[in-house]
Amino acid sequence: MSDPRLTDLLQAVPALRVKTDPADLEHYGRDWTRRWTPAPLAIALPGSIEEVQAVVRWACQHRVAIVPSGGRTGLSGGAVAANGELVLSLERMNRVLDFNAVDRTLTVQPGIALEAVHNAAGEQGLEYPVDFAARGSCSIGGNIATNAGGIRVIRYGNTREWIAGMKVVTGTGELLDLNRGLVKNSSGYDLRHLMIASEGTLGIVVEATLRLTDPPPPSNVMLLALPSFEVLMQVFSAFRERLQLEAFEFFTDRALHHVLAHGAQKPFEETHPYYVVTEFASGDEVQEAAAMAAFETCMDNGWVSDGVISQSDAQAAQLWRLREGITESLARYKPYKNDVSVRISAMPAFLEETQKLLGEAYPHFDVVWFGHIGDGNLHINVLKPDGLDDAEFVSQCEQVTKLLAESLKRHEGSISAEHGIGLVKKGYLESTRSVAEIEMMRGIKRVLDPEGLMNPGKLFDA
Ligand code: 2HG
Ligand code: ZN
Repeated sequence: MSDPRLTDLLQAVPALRVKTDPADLEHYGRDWTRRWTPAPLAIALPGSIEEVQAVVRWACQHRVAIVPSGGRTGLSGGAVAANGELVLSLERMNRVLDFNAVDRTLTVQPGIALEAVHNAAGEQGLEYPVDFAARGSCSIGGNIATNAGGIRVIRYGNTREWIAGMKVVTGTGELLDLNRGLVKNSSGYDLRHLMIASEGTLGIVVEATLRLTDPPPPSNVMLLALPSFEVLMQVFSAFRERLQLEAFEFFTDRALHHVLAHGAQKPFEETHPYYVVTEFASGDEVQEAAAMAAFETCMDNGWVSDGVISQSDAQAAQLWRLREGITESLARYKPYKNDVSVRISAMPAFLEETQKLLGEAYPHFDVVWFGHIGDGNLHINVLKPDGLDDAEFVSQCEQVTKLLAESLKRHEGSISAEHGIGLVKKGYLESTRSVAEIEMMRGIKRVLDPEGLMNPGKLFDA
């Protein structure tokens, strides 16, 4: 630790844990994107809010940029440290601090994993309903930083809906206590919501108070096989009209191909071009009959060619694996990821246009479509062919993203539905936000982070 700035850091915060081993710099300096070479100055692992504040003050004094770091499961490069930044890992601040039965809130430190939050809520007979496949390794701080969505948004909304309060250390080291769990608070600007989805560019979330809800009703999981993309929204309507949907997810045969190659069990004898996994409340005969009615309507209209309904929790988990295992099954192909959204009503026109665009743009690439169709959110993963140079592959994909961004602008959609902008989508922010809006975001950053040291270069260039 020969860098004098680090000697100074340890003098300023004697109990701070600091890592500088090359393996640690690599491990903490990257996220799931794997596109940038990690090159942080060091990793700081504070154990308290006071230590976070002291680290930020040290950073201001020495003009060192800070990259806040949770589970680093992000897909947009938001947690990448490739320019001599100090990575501020919240992994030691991972405890449940308080449960309030009257307020139905759980107060946690930011480094706690989403799954640990689920378990802590469950122990109190309640539910924290935001959920997605990275639950075991992502952290609540990171979920807040990107306003993470996932597989139950259709019923429960995004992370934003569940944040009753939070403590934040700003770019000057100031501690803000935002909203304090209040249900009603009409006292001016809600800075809590400004912090959500700010990707660490305004400050560091050091504590969060989460709203909890009743556990979900008994449910059932159905897998549907679809003959074409065109019928997808019809199937969605048929199910949404009749059932209380907990999730409605789609994927293509290419996605299924990769998940099966990764060890999942084949659901149908025949292959079909498109699939839907849906979960819905199904606790009594009326709901069961409604599910059958939805299914039969789809069969009668030729919108669905086959289906299976889970008969046990184990089978439900098996069906979910077909959808939740996709990201992991594609990881070895270093996919170029798109995470786009439009209003649900704009989905049919956008789907048609995007299918045409990608069919023409990527005739030789394996393009895997899946996503949260009930939220108007598509994930399009383009797989890198073996032998093609990484940089050349990304550059070819970027050309297509430009066209996709133009199409999103026409359809008034978003270039990032739930993964954040980070480094990956920074060049396309103007397809979703106006120039005036981005300039105002810069102004807001200057207020909360006057030295420009909070995750610089992410989301936009200051
Ligand atoms: C999902 O919905 C995640 O599974 C990851 O948002 C999406 O890997 C992806 O592109
Ligand atoms: Zn997703």
